[in-house]
Amino acid sequence: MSEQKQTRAGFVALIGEPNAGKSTLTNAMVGAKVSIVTHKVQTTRARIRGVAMQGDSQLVLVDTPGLFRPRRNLDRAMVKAAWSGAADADIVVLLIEAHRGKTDGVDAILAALKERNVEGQKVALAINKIDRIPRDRLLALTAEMSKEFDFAQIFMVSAEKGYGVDDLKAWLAGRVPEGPWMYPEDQIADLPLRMIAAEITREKLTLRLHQELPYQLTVETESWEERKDGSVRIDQIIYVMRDGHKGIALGPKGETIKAVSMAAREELTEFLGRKVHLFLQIKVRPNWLDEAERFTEMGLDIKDGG
Ligand SMILES: Nc1nc2c(ncn2[C@@H]2O[C@H](COP(=O)(O)OP(=O)(O)OP(=O)(O)O)[C@@H](O)[C@H]2O)c(=O)[nH]1
Ligand SMILES: [Mg+2]
Repeated sequence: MSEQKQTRAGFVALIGEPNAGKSTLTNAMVGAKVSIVTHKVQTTRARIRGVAMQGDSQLVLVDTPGLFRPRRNLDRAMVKAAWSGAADADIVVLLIEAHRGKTDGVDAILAALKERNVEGQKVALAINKIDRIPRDRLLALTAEMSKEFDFAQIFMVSAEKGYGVDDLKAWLAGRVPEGPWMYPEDQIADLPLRMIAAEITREKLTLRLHQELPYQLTVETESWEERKDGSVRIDQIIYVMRDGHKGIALGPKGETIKAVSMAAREELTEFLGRKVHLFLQIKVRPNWLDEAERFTEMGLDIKDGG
């Protein structure tokens, strides 16, 4: 009889304040970009599942929206999605930023973690962006954090530079429950392609637009047409809230939208491994933030918004 390998598989939720580096860490562990990253807060809007393999273990990484005090409907749905991602997980990894330390936002998350205490669930701490502070400050922060909460383990990582990521991955791989894999070995994400495509365009827009505008727009893939020559035609709509925003998104002589379209098409081509024709259209929709349909498209539930 041949020896049967014991596989493991489990959900690992990455939670933390906006901008902590959750999506960067998700991508680093998966080894490919499955979740968009920008220097702005509140980039991730829905739960994004990335799949990482480590030996005989499959880690289903749940990248969540940042946890913060919500104001708008979308905010509430995002925060709710993040906490429910944590509730369903076998292991929760709290990410904090080394250079910002134990902020008020981190305190609020710790308080919430203490209150919920899910049976049998491990909570680990990952201090991220260690490339930004000297070692002595890092040790002081580690001590401070371990006094606050009984973490199963504390990791010091730089998701961007890749420091400590393998250690974290190995630790997680040894602790997810025994059981069959949930996804085929070569699958890296569990997200419809049309949503990944919309997210890529939203990332490029966010990187090029200033201040509040990125928070006031959303991108939807309107149609996806496979062509006989093997290429794909993707039509997307960028919803903005005001006429003035439309002009800003277009940019002078349409320069902004052109640059966004080129950058998004390039990344999509690489991601899909074939030729992509991308068509972007901007529409004004003053109330998109309150429309259930828009939330569903983002993988959120408007009822989450309460
Ligand atoms: N210096 C440094 N920057 C990092 C590191 N990890 C992430 N960043 C940067 O931090 C910013 C935020 O990263 P994201 O991965 O988008 O953060 P997030 O937690 O997913 O943010 P939200 O989705 O908005 O909640 C980006 O500019 C990253 O490049 C790190 O280890 N070191
Ligand atoms: Mg994110």
